[in-house]
Amino acid sequence: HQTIYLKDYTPPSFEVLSIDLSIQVFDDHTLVHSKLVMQRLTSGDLILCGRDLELLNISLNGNALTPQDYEIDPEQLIIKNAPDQAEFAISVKIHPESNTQLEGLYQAGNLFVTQNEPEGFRKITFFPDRPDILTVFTTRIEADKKYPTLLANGNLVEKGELSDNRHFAVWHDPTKKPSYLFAAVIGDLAVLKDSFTTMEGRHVSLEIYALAQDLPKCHVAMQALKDSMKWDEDVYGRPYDLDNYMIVAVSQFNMGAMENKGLNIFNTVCVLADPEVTTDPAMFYVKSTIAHEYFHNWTGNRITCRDWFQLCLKEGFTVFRDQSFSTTLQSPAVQRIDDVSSLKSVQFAEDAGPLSHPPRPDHFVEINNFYTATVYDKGAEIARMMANLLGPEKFRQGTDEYFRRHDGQAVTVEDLVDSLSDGSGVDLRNFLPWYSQPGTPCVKGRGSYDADAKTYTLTLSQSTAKRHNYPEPQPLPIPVGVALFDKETGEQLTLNSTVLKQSEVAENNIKDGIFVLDQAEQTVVFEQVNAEPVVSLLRNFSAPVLLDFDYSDEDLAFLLEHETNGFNQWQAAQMLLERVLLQDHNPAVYLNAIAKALPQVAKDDALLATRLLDIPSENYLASRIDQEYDPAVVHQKRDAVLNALADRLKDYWADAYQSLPIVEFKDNSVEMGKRAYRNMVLGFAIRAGVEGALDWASEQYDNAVCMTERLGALRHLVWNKANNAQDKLDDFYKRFKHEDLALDQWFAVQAGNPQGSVQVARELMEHPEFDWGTPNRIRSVTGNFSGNPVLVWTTEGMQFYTEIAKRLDQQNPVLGSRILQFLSRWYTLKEPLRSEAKNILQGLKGEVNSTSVCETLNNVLKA
Ligand code: DPP
Ligand code: ZN
Repeated sequence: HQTIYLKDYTPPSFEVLSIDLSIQVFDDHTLVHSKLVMQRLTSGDLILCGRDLELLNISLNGNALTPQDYEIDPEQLIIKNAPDQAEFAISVKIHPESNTQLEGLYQAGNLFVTQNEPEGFRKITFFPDRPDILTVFTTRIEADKKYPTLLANGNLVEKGELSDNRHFAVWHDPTKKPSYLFAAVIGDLAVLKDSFTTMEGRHVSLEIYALAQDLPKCHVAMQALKDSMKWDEDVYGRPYDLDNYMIVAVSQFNMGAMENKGLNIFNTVCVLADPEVTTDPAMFYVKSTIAHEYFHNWTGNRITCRDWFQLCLKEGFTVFRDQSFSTTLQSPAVQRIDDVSSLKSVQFAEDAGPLSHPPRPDHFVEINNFYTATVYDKGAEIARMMANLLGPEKFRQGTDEYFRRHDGQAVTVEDLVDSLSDGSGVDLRNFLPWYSQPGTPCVKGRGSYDADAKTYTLTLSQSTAKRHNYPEPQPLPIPVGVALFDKETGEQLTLNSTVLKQSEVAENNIKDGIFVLDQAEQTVVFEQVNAEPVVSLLRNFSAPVLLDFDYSDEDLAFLLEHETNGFNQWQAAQMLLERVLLQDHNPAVYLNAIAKALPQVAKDDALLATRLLDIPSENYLASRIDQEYDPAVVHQKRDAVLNALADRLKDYWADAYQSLPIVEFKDNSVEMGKRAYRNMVLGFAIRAGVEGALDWASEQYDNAVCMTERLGALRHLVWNKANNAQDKLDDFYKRFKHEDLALDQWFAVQAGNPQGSVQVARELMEHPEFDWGTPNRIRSVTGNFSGNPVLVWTTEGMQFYTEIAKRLDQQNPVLGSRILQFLSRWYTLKEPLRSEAKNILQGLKGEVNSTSVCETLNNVLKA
């Protein structure tokens, strides 16, 4: 397998002026005919990518080509000395009916759909399948009338009947787009329709296609779509540009969703929502994914990536945009907590292991392996840091400039940063190294108060571990949110009244409480500080870094109590808990602080209260342990903290639970907060041994009016081995047997059970409803099982994952590679587990062939 390097990028030698595509679907094959009009740009060979295609015929400028006229290998067709104007007619045969990889055109049940990002289009026909080739697509789709739905991007220009009970539709997309944004759908779907009028007065028809029985579950997505369209107009001044916007729901899909121009294709889990079968967090995820894909229309589609190394250009920026949109749906503090919590548990962990890579990688074997938390979530943090430094007005000037300069182009990360800099008048180019340097920087610091001089001196330094194959890490610009609080009164001090003395710190380096640490070490002196302060750092998680400050536990408890927003309170609680769990600090300070803060927070904002009760996950804790990791010890420590917390507030849980009766379902953040809090409180009540708490769970299960309540109760019953746990599981199964997404939850609850076992997980995969063709179902077992490292890091657990990776290696390598990533931190284990892990992983070598799985396995073994 070949490594591809960013430095080797060369512009294409031909452009494609237009493509006419004809897709004829038959039961046992599909024919694809294309007419490509190409025009030379520079010297060089004409290269058409193609994989798994049966070439039927090819002609160039009207002359049939014979095998002597071109070179062909399993990946491409090359024509040397092609004329400057080259018009190709190409016919190929493909097999969507047996395509299990879910890339290109594939059949999923009664539906044919495409997934072309990043390199699926080459599995549909020969084409220069690279994102910097944009062209105009006209698509004719033909199929049996048992498939009444025939969709492609753009506008429907013609449809009609054919002989043999067949019919066709022709679609024309006026916008130039790269091939990865091409989409087609053939099937029998119902449609929910609505409309939106843009700020420019364009009337847009909105259509969500799904199986008829799922149509009632599409209203939440439709509303989210309209809200997103409005939000992008209000916040970024970006209206939609076509006359229709279609979304299609498919149950067999590798990704969450795909932003194909005007024709999004969505995993059902990201579009269907109904309180009876969908939990609140899952419903929230639907809304934010709808927003994410919609926002791609400007950041991704109209301005796309020059090459796949630039993936974070569209993904990082778009995640930042969907996160910003989501703060309109719930409290900004909770939104930030959830984003940071996922960043720390997934991205920090990734960056701490052998799969660490920069947000813009400089080499890869298989680009499918780079749809990662680093590209998406760290990419979003970089966009956020720049946006925060500029403030809303200047950031808007910057993004306006980006859209003005690059609409219709395929560009790079540098183009974005240049536009933001030039548009705002603030040079942000010093942020570029964030895109190319891997690893999580660690900010260390200490502070001291001089009572006589009334100064507070803050010294911060940064360091990043060097990574194999990358240059010595350089200091990055790290915006550090700073506030000082009076230790006596708890009041926040005004930083404006303080003066910066240190000459090496440019005066504009501290603005609105943000200090940009851009050297290896810097010192700031705050003056006129009349009493000893407590400093709060990295407020709102102003940069994606680890913080190691010489706080006392009492300082952190103080911040948990006095910080002015929920995110910063949460952050203080997390820091305190990490000390308890990783450094064996006494939990008393944490317990006192949380016991004091919780009841009030719960009254004001129940959702925030659930987050304050977060205990860092075992996987996150493991990511902070680089050697001699003993999963059982981490589990026991975490369990002990949970038990202590449960005991400490035993009476409170009982009261709190009873004061939160089940009420009619409402989809708003206040009610969502109450439901989440009720589930959490119930869990602590059970853990504390509150009398009757398990009965409350049974009653909640029986009386639930929505899935959040029912599933929450079921989880407690199953995970606590309640006597009736199996009855309730059986009941759940009967109720939701025909609801795939609810059934996924039935698998998930059992696979994620901390009291479970590899055997349980294996049995779930033998269940008649388990389906190797549906990634959601596979993930419901593999993903949830991975939440229990004590079970994963056993001989059987590791073999479980390597066997699945091996099975998926051919069938669905993208997914197989993901599953192998669960084992990436094997080398941190204490012996003898470490050696055993190594043996098991090495045993997989030679057993797998796909580029995706092989690249991941090789990298994992390099650790
Ligand atoms: N569909 C994936 C996403 O939107 C890849 N573009 O993130
Ligand atoms: Zn995306």
